[in-house]
Order: sequence, then C-alpha cells, then structure tokens
Amino acid sequence: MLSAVRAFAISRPALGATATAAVAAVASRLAAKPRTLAAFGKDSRLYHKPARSSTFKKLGKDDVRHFERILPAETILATPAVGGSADPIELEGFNADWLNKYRGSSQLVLRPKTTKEVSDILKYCNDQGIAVVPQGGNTGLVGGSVPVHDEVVLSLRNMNKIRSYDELSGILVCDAGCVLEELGNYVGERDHIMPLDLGAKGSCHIGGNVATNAGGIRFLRYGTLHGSVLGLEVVLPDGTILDNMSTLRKDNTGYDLKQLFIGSEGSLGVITGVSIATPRKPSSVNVAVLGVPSYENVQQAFKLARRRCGEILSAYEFWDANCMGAVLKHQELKNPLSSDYPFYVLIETSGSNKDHDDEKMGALLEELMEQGIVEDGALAQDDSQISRMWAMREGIPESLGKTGPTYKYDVSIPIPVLYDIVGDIAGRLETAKLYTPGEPGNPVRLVCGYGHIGDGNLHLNVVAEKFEDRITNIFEPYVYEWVSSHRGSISAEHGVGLMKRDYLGYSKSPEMISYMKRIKDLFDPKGILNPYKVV
Ligand code: FAD
Ligand code: 2HG
Ligand code: ZN
Repeated sequence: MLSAVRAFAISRPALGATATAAVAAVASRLAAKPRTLAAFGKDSRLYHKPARSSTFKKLGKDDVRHFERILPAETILATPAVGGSADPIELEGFNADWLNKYRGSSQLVLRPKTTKEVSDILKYCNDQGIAVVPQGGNTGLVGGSVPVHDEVVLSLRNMNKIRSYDELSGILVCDAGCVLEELGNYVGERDHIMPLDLGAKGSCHIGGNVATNAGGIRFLRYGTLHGSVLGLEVVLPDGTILDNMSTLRKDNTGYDLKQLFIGSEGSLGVITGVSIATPRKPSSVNVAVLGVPSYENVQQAFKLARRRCGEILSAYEFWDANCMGAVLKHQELKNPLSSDYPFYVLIETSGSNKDHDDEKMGALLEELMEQGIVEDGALAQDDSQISRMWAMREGIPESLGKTGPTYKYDVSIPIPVLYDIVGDIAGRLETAKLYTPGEPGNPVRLVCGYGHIGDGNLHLNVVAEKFEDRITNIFEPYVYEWVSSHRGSISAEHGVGLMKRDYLGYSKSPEMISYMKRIKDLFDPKGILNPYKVV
C-alpha cells in the first residue's frame, strides 16, 4: 500500500535550505573559482603535462596590438608580459579548471561579441601559428577547457544572445555562450524545457555542452545532443564560417557535418551558434528518493520501474552511502529517509496526465516496498521538495569537492557490473595502505560511486588529501583496462580532454583513431585549435 512509502509531511523538518539556495551555492562556487596552487601541496603531481610544441608562435606585443585593432578594448585581457595592463590574477579563472587540477599560463584572453570577431581572431592565429583554446563556462572535468601552456583563451561568454524561438516547434536558436540555466528559464516561461540538464547549469554554456556532447540527468528521456541539436554555426581554424544553422528536423542532403563538431571538444572548430529542439514542459512530474539495501536491488528496482512506468520514466539516478554522507555534510539538505542505506535511488516520472502518473508511480513504489526491493522511500509532495531531492543528487560533485581534491572517472559499463569497480578500487587502495574506509588520516579520504545508472554511466570518484603519483598509479591505466575488458567506454559523457588523450586506445581501435586524426588534420592542418587534447 502507498502509505508504506512515506511522503514528505508538511510538518516534517524541512530538508534545510531551499534547492534554489543549494543550486545558487553551486553556481556561486562555479562563478567564484578561488584559485591557489598552494592548496595541492608542493609535491603534488597534478597530471602529466605534454611539452610545449615549438611549432606555435610565442605571443608578442605586436599580436596584442593586432587584436586591439580588430576587437573592442573591453573584450581583451592581456597581461603586461604581452604588452597589456591586466593583472595576471584576472586571468586565473581562465587558466585553471573547475577541479583546480589543470592549469595553464595564458597571458591573453579574448572575449569576442560576434561571429565575425571570432572569425577574425582565428584567421590571424592560424596565419601566425598561435595556439588557441576555446572556453565556455569552464566547468569541464577532463582538463579540456584550459590552456596547457600559453595558448590564447577564446572565451565565448560575451556571445550570449537568443537569436530566435519558435513556440510552435520549440526550436531555439541562440549564441553558443548562452548559459544553460538561463536558456532553461527562457524556454520555461514558454512552457518548454531544455533537452539537457546538469549540475553545472548555472555556469556551463550551450556551446560547451555541444562541444562536449554533455549527457546529464535528462538523457534517459530526451537522449543525446546528436539528436536534439538541429544546426550549428562553427568557425573553422582558418576563419571560415560554416553556417549550418538549420532549424529543420529532417534534412538528408548528404553528410551531416554538424555531427562532427558535437563532442569534438574544441578541437575542430569554435561553435558560435546553436539551433536546438526543446521539448514541451511535462505538466505532471513525480520524484521519489528510495533507500536500497544492495546494488543488486538498485538494478531490480530499475527493471521494475521500466516495466511499470516505462513510458513516463524520465530519470533513474543512484548514489552510494559515501556520496550521501558528503552531501549531508556539505549541503544544507536533510536525508528525506528515516535512516541510512547503502544505496539511494532517485526516480522521476514526467507526463501529461497527473492522475494517471500519480497512480502509476504510487503502484510502482508500493510494489518495490512489498517485494522488499527498497526499504524506505519518500515521494515529493510539491515542486520545492522535488527541487530539494534533485539538489541532493546534483550536489554530489560539489560536496565531494569540499571534502578534498577529487579524482574522477566517468565511464560506461554494462549495468550488472557497473558498481563492481568501486569496491575493486577501494580494495586496491586498501592493499596499498592508502585508504581505510571510515578512518581519517589516510591519503585517500573517500571512495564512492554514483551516476546515471539508467544510461549505464558510473561516476567513480575518489577523494584524497592531494593529487599525487602513488594514488594516480592505482587508477591509471587500471580503470581503463577494467572498463575496456567489459567493452565499456572510458568516457561516458565528460569527454577526453587532456586527461584521457593518451588512453583513447582503450575505447577506440587504431583504425578509428587514425581516421579521427585525419579529420583533425583536415579541419585544423596547423593544429592550432585546442592542442595537446583529444587526439
Ligand atoms: P568548458 O568547460 O568551457 O569546455 C569544455 C570543452 O568544450 C573544452 O574542450 C572546450 O575547449 C570546448 N568548448 C567550450 N565551448 C566551446 C565552443 N563554443 N566551441 C568549441 N569548443 C568549445 N557533464 C555531463 O555530461 N553531464 C553531467 O551531468 C555533468 N554534470 C556536471 C556537474 C558539475 C558540478 C560540473 C562542474 C560539471 C559537470 N559536467 C557534466 C561537466 C561539464 O559541465 C560539461 O562538460 C559541460 O558541457 C561543459 O560546458 P562548459 O560551457 O563549461 O564548457
Ligand atoms: C554528474 O553526473 C556529473 O553529477 C559530474 O557528471 C560527475 O563529478 C563527477 O564525477
Ligand atoms: Zn554525470
């Protein structure tokens, strides 16, 4: 019976801060980005930095003078080292990534306002052999968005206009630098939603989302950006503007070139405009958080959720007890369940008939309880409780980041063995005497797993005191070998960037990598665009 699944009572102590506040806290951290290398400790090895390629020109004062002639003054941030007047501290937020792990030493940031300006910048850089890193909201997690050495940062943040919106078809055309959350608000006021959503929405750009082919929490329902994106405007390294801003759902006129740029991580061209299909806002949404005794039961619950609610199931996320501990410690949220469980699941249904959806969700939860698949559950009673449940799931990366420097492995693995690697890695760390679960004072503080289980996507996170070789060596290449042996993918949704460049062979054959390199050479023969990354 439904009463077995506890609903949030109005009189129950609130989860804490409202979700809006929790999301705002994530957004403000994303925006503030305090950057100090000291936090890592002197002997920390952050990552293997490839040597600077001597084929790239070292930026000089003449180059900056040139940019001053073709761009408005307020769009240029140049340090005194290259003849500018910006305090180097102003460039810190562009040189270091969200994880505070990857760090470059760019002396010049350009923030163009128009596609023509992007084209002029790239043409000059290509002619001169100056390396460039395109940057969106700088929330990427694989070291792709920051310079490795002294590449010019080309930030899209000033290109943030909505170009058109067709409320009948739901097709949005906008600049690449629009922030995902702002687009969500805009289409939300018109009864639509963006086809993707992720914890970094307050900072990430739609162009960055497309460039990484981001997945996120709506993937189960709305699928990949390879399907939602209808057109792109892209500037190639030589300045050529490829206008492929189609708003057509169907267009079979030869090769679909835009697909090459979706997930190309800034290595083939700079995306300046996006045309994307936005779905209708569902009028009925239900969200429940469940306490689950084992990973086996997490799978059984997924099976039943698909069987009973398949047509309205819109998300199925899970996280383990260590993630929950970090969230409850670092977010102003309370566990909606009455005790702790080894695993938690968030189920969301979205549809257009409230009575029908309520009945189906209720019946599913009852069945899950009756069969003992889940031990406890809380069904959100209103929008604010829905937001708080989501804030709990979306607050995991932020909470782990507050626990310490975090190693992240974002992998696709067949669901039956998806969580095995978490225990496996914990065991390896214990054997190496780097980790004792629950005991403070070890080099590794926490090993945990969570993710988009409905998509077969695990986020294995390991929180340590600092980034260092002896810990990295436990994971690399071990995690990639493990994933490859299960025919998984070493990057499910975050991309390759710098982090996984040397490990691509674990997920792609030599022939495929060779063709990827040929495509890179075709679009960027001088290799100026996001060098050292992807291939
Ligand atoms: P950036 O980080 O600035 O750039 C990422 C890459 O794209 C870089 O290689 C960069 O060169 C390139 N790039 C950026 N803009 C352009 C452009 N206009 N043209 C060409 N290349 C460009 N990812 C997921 O897939 N799913 C999630 O659920 C998810 N959740 C996250 C939660 C948090 C808290 C954080 C910090 C990150 C999360 N991410 C997630 C990763 C990240 O947010 C996504 O990869 C996002 O799509 C990156 O967008 P961005 O604008 O920040 O791009
Ligand atoms: C998420 O699903 C993101 O929350 C981030 O993809 C995952 O930080 C991570 O490992
Ligand atoms: Zn994710």
